[in-house]
Amino acid sequence: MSQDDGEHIYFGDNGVSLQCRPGPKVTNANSSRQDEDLSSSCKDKDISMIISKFKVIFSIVTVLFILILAILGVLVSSAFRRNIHDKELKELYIEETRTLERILINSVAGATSSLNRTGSDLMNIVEDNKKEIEMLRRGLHMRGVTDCSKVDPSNYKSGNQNRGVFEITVSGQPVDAFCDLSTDSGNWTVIQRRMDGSVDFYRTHAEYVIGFGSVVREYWIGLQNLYNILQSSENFELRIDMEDWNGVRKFARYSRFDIGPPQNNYVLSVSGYSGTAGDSLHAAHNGFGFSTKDHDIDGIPTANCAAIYKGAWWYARCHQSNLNGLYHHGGPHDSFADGINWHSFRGYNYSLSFAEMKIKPAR
Ligand SMILES: [Ca+2]
Repeated sequence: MSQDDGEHIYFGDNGVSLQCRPGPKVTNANSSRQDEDLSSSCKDKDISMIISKFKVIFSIVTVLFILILAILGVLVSSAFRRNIHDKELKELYIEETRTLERILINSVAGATSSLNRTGSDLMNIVEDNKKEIEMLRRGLHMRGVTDCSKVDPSNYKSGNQNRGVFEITVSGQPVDAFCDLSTDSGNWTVIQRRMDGSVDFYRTHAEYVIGFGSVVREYWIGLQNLYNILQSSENFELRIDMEDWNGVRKFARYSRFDIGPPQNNYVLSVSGYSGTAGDSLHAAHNGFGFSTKDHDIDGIPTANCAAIYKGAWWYARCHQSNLNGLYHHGGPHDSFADGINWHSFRGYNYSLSFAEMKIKPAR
């Protein structure tokens, strides 16, 4: 839109104005021509100014456009470079992570191997030291302990050189022991014998610890003496000879026999059965402590096996053998399992006429 008020020409609403001041008014023909020329000249001048203004505006717009393009270019370029940079960083990160992972795995594997090796070495040292200590302990103990495998057969005190009483030394004290030097290669130290019912075996814990009876007839060597003798060698064997009232003899032999220390209730450790009487000891009683009527560790809270079956044994929720039970003369008995029973030989209602437990160092 444009408007001419005689002095100003307005272009649109943007306030841009151009001015062409006319000269004095003349009324003749020349002056009319002059007016026309002047008017024409003024108009040309205005148009020239307008064009000039347009050029300026166009230049400014062009510059602004170029600047915007340049800024956009920089931004796009930057974003593109950043994208490349990010991808490179990502690949680098992945590669470094893998490298670190390999290093970590190798380090952990190396450390674990070292630890295992160190632990194994330490365990070997501990085991070696334990063996050395055990040998020293047994060596010290040996000076005070002998058993029937070390006696001179000619030095018997009673009986004869095959079966008789010999003096051995237990913990520095002389002890009369009965030695069986003929059965099954000999060397046996007898630790218990039943043969005629002359000795009461239904006794207290204290009596079973110190021992009782007559070494040439019925007797119990004592848990403490037994434990001390067993300390003198790494392994002992156990043999039990039995006989019924018809003269039938059978035996049970165990290639490993040991009992725990007093504070562990002389717990039974027995294995390696062979023989003719069957195993009525290892399978049922291994791992149990020694119970008496006044020392109930039989594994049953509600019953006292020693009191029920009138004996003292490594009762294990009661028994399959009861060699310290009542001596029922004649064999068969109506009472249940309270006699000198070896279940795999004559069951729970037959009391044997003879039983003898004996030990010797294992070969
Ligand atoms: Ca009990």
